[in-house]
This record gives sequence, structure tokens and C-alpha cells, in this order.
Amino acid sequence: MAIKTVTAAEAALLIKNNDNVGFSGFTHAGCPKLVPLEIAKRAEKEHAKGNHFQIGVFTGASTGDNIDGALSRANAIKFRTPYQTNNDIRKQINNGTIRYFDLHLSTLAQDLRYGFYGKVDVAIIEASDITNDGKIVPTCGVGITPTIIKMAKLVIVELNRWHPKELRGIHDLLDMQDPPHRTEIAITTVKSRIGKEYVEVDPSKIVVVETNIPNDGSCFAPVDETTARIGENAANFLVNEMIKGTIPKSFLPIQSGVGNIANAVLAAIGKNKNIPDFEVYTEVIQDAIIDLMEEGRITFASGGTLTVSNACIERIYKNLPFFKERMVLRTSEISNNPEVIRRLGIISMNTAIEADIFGNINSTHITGNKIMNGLGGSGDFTRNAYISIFLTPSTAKGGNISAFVPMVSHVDHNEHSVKVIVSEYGVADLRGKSPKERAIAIIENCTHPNYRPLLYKYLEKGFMGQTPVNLYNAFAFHKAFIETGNMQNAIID
Ligand code: 0RQ
Repeated sequence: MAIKTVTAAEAALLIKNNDNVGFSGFTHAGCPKLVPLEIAKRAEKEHAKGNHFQIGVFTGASTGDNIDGALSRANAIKFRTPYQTNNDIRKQINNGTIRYFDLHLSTLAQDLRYGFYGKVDVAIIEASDITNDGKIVPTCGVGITPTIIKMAKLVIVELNRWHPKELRGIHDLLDMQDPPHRTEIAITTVKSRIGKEYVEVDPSKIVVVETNIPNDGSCFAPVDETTARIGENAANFLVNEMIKGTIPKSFLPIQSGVGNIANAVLAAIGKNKNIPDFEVYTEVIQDAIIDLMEEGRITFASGGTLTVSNACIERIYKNLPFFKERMVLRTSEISNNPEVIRRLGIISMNTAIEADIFGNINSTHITGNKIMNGLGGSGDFTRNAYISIFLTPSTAKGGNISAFVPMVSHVDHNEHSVKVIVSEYGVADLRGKSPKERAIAIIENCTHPNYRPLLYKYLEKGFMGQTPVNLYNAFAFHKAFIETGNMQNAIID
């Protein structure tokens, strides 16, 4: 049967006030681009008429500005989950306008199927191809696409001709069974393929909007001295582990988080010739991974999204057969699946906002109250990794903030899951150490010299016990920052 084609404005009219809408994609990659803009315009028109018009937004992770930016600026979002990185939506979350729920990315799709967060009324999917019998091929980011397509009553497909339809075959999309019927997820190597190349849905649920719009992938910041040193420290740590025999000589698959630091660290690992050619099992495939694939240093990459600059994705699309042999894109439920991460023995590397001297990590909040981006996949990987590593510059905001504090202002990953911390100064290996030994390892190896005396003073004043915290001084650094704008003014007494 022929699938109906409509304009983006017509598609937006199919969305009702209070609908829960699921969007394809993961980061800007794979997100629909035109229909969300029309939904934003529609919301503005409805508001001008005095009508209420807002939707709930479910996505794979962060999105492009056309979703989180345009919809939040139009005051069209009532609820949002999971990870986000857009300035406008962040402001509305932190001022209480948008209800935001943060969770591990691997669990969102299954939680939706379990019915924890209500219905998914409409799915809006960016596709590189669609067949008349309802086979939808995603583009360069997957996220929660199969689940929202299955749950929604209406599936709006943005068929974006900017993406080649030859992308078909790069995805591995598994039809997940839920408890009590779930069996093992049979991914036994990074390369394993256990699903389909497309998502299949009753074509009568679909309407198509044809587009031809480029990704909004910007370039990464060039590697600076600090990120380069963090990268070298992480790479040297991994080499030493191989020499000790705690990492096999054939090496283990790497996961690296999102952003400039993660990108720089991967580049440093790639450059270190003592590390053999390696594989990546991660959620976000960034530019550095593509560079290293072209150099032959990365032999295969499994991910959930191609979050690369536009220059990079154009390179991929020009040489698609090469990359399709060396790459697979999965749903976030599988790219971040605890069972698979534990089985494959992933080395995880994520960036912290702050760490405390006992090894607890805050990945999400500034001064405990304001959300930055959210948890993303950091918890999925950290809790289940072979070795979990956190990376951070020792200071932020020109040195006024120490990334290492007496007690984190918000806990995302606790001391039991965090094995290694790396800054530009060095590496703190926390494995097998008591809390006091961990504190000394972190202060000695990772902190900025300007903050070391203060952190040692805090430790000296610690209460007697297994973990020498001092509850009177635990937030002295944060208090000094709030009151004076500089953590170096902390008073420890
Ligand atoms: O602020 O942009 O105003 O300068 O935070 O920090 O150092 O540029 O590092 O871009 O890698 O982001 C943790 C936020 C780091 C990110 C976080 C300020 C700093 C700067 C950004 P400016 P950097 P990054 C897979 C894994 C959680 C999710 C995750 C993240 C800005 O990595 O969201 O790991 N992680 N997912 O100045 C105040 C501090 C600060 C601070 C940094 N202590 N206090 N501000 N900043 N430390 C990805 C997915 O799941 C999709």
C-alpha cells in the first residue's frame, strides 16, 4: 500500500495538546528536524489564542536545537526525559518550567514498554529509507526508535534525503523481549549482529514528510594542553595495566563519553603505539573514532550514534562500504546494556563535573541544585565496566572551582563503582584502597596544587571512623564558591 505523504505543517497538526511524543535519535544525530519546528510554531499560535499546548518529550539522549531548543523556546514542553544539553531547555528545567526526569539511558526504552511513564502517543522518526510495507531504516542515531515506533498510535517519518539510503545494513535493531520472557542478549563480541537492519511497523500507522536537511554537527574544540595531558595519563595507565597483565595483551573494548575531553582521550590512546589496535563498544561515536578507523587503529566500532562533525559524516557517507564493514549502530538499550558491558569487559571512560576525595562522582549537577546535562550512559558503563575510569581537569572556571572537593554536592556514581580517576596531573587508582588511602591517592595525584593544602587540612580534621569525613566542613568549598566566587577561600576549621 502507498504510505501517505504530508507536509511538516500538516504532520504537526496531528499532534494533540498533552500528547507524549517520542523522537528518534541520540544527540543531534538521527533526530527529526522539520516536524518539531512546526510543532513549535503551532504551540506559539495556540498560546497566542490563549490555548494550552504542550507535549511530553521522550528521546534517546540529547537532541538537536530543532527539538529541545525550538520546543522549549516555544514553551511547548511539559515533561522531558532523559539526557539533554541545550542551553534553553536547561534554563527551563532549572527554573522549574519543565518537569525533567533523568535516568540511565539503557533503561528508558524498557521502562516505556513496562508502562512506567505513560503512553507514547506519537513517534517522530528521521529515516534514511522506508518501504511500502513499513520497514523504516533510521539515519545516523538510533536511541529508543524501535520502542517508540512500536508503542505509538501514529508514526511520523521524516524521510531525510540528506542521508544516503545505502545506510541500510549499518544498524542492528533487536526486537527486545520483556520479563518474564527475556533470554540472554547474544552479543558475545563487539561485532556481533543479532537484530534487523530496519524497524517494521504497520504501514497504516505511518505518514511521511520528505526533507533534505543536513545534520547540525559542529566541530570539536582543538585538543588543548590540559585535555592532551589527561589523554596521555589515561593512555599510560592503560599501557601499565597491560604490562602488569591486568588487561589482556589483545586489549579490551573501549567506551568513551561525549565531549571534547572524551574525544581528546581517544585520540591520545590511538597515538600510543604501546596499545594494540583496538575495538570500541560505546554509545557515542565521535570524530576521533572515525579518524582512528581510517588509520586502522580502531578495527571495529559498535555505537548508538554517529555524533560527528558534518565534515566527518560527509567523509563517512563518501566511503560508506568501508565504514559499514567496520561499524554497527544499535539502540541505546543495547549499546548501553549492562549484561553486554559486563560480558565484553569494557574499559569505560567518562567525564566528571566533580569528584570527592573518597571517589564519589557528580556527573550532572552544579552546586548540587542546577542540572547540567544529565546522567547519560555514564552510569550504565561505570557500574558494569571491567575498569571504570573518570576523567576531569583538576579545576574549572579559570581555577576558581576545584573539581576535587571534600564531598560531592550530588552523587551519580559512588565509591563502589569508580575504579580510577584521571586529571591532567596524574592517575589515582582507587582499586583495593580504604577511603583514607583513596583520599591520599586522589589529593596527591589528581588535584591542583592550589587546593592540595586545603584538602589535606580537611582530611586531618576528618572524624574518626572508616571514612574520615568532617560533616562541619564537608561543603566548605561549595560555600566559599557561592559566597566569594572562589573555592580557594574555603575555611576549614
Ligand atoms: O562550562 O561550557 O561554560 O565553559 O562544565 O565542561 O570541561 O568542557 O567538559 O564538555 O566534557 O562536559 C560532565 C558536563 C563535562 C559531560 C560533563 C563546566 C565547565 C564547562 C563543560 P562552560 P568541560 P565536557 C556519554 C556519557 C554526564 C553524562 C556522561 C556530561 C562545562 O561530560 O554531561 O558522562 N557528562 N555521559 O566549565 C562548575 C564544576 C565544573 C563546571 C565543569 N565542578 N563546577 N562548572 N564545569 N566542571 C554521553 C551520553 O550519554 C550522550
